[in-house]
Amino acid sequence: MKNKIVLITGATSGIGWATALEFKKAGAKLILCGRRKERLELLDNKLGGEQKLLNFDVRDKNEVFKSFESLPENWKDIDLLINNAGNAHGLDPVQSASLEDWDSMIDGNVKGLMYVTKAILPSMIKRKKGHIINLGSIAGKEVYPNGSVYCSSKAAVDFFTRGLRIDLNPLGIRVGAIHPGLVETEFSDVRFKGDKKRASAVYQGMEALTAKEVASSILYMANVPEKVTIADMIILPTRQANSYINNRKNSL
Ligand code: NDP
Ligand code: 8X3
Repeated sequence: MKNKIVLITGATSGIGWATALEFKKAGAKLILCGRRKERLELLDNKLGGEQKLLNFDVRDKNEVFKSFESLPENWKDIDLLINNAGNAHGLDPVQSASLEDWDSMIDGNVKGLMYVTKAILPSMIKRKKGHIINLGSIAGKEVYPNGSVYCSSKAAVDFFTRGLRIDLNPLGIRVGAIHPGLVETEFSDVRFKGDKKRASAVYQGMEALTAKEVASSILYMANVPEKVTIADMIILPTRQANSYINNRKNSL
């Protein structure tokens, strides 16, 4: 990873934040993205050295393209894009779920990831070189009750990843996805709109993955020789069998 330019979306928290720490340790030059500017600055200070910070909402097509155009020329040749930004909003049956929640998930997790990909691709295409790793989820492999739209958004990430790998195959650009199970981050705080009690119950007795464990798996995917592509990686806590079968400690 030494001196490779790595762009991470959703670097202000959780998996993205931990991925920034892992890749910095590995010698990468980082472009860090997120909406919360103060968090980006905090991370930048923690990392030390030089990073580029891009403060935009992935749902805003114009902002996405303008942000990449604003990078200095010597930061534009991105070697690795980590499409991590995303969240769940709500956990409700279709009949009572909020349309605003649906829009946030489809616009951010699906269309946002597509916009970012489209914005960085020209430089990879020109160089016939590059690597894209998308954050899917076990939720995109199997649907669970009340998660229809979040699960759909992650299934879309899975299929977009596969399509992208086909389209970019003649150009030698690597494309893969990682699909974690439960990872204890701010994810459930966001899903339950700040209800901390409900958020922490999600991980109770699960020995959930840490963001660092996911980050080191992403680093592993990135570090394999260029002739190798890890196309799809599912990583679960051992207590989780799939997106809805969980063996919680102390549960009978
Ligand atoms: P966090 O809530 O901790 O982090 C989400 C990150 O995404 C934040 O940095 C947030 O930044 C960014 N983000 C969200 N929406 C937008 C947006 N519209 N524009 C720009 N940035 C955005 O959750 P995780 O770290 O857990 O989630 C990271 C990814 O991993 C997501 O794609 C999630 O779906 C996926 N995932 C998570 C799992 C889990 O159990 N936690 C399991 C499987 C997959 P900011 O708010 O500053 O913009
Ligand atoms: C996040 C995992 O099971 O909370 O993608 O939806 S889950």
